[in-house]
Amino acid sequence: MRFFDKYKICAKQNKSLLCIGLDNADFEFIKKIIDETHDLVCAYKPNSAFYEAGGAKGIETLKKVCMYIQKNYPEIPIILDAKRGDIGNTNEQYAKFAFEYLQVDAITLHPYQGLGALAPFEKYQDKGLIALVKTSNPESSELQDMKLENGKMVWEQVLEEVVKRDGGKGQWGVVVGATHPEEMKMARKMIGNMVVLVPGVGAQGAKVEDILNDETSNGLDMIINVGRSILQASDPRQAAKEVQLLTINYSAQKE
Ligand code: BMP
Repeated sequence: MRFFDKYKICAKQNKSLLCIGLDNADFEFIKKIIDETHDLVCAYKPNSAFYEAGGAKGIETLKKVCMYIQKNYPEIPIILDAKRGDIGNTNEQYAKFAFEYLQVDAITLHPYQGLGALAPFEKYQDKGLIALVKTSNPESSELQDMKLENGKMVWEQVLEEVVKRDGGKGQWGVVVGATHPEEMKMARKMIGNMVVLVPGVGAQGAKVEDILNDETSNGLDMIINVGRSILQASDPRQAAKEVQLLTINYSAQKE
């Protein structure tokens, strides 16, 4: 099944736009988080860095986390947050790791080397490709907000290119940080129903209410990632439930 279809089914079923960031390479801890929250999420997003940091053992844990979700909660899509992007020949290997070894449903990608260079990822037609457009970190303006000769900012141009590249196929999505609610509104106008992966809620200071309003959401078009503020909560299920409840009206709205 195609990633964005799987996400929509899961979001409707669990009435949630919450994606939990599985950014911790302690398998037993992550297993517990998954078991406690599987009915509250629309996706899980392990960030590869937290696993790579542990060397071979970390990669093994990442594989174990993916297998655990795939075996016990196969309806929940997994987004590998690895922000890959290189020349085409190298991207083939990155794609193999994500889609053949880990068998995840989607991956985050850097568009800096050109969207054409990302074609090896597109060959896996059921997999979702999520391009960085306007990132949540405070430094994002350094390059992303630079004005081009045509008057657009770099991130707007990147967004347009991603929409063009997708051509209505529904394989591509974009990252826009929750810390940029104005840009979120602008982006929403430019992308129709394309799905936005939204990091920045919780530890980075943004609130779900900042971005989930009629101007920014059409319903099943956002994947709101929350990592630390759920993983480090004294009651992670309760923390997840609070975010899920805020997203419930939006996730129930649309096909
Ligand atoms: P947290 O909720 O703990 O801040 O986690 C955010 C997650 O989303 C991290 O894995 C981070 O690398 C990722 N991320 C982000 O914070 N901002 C972006 O613009 C893009 C990301 O993928």
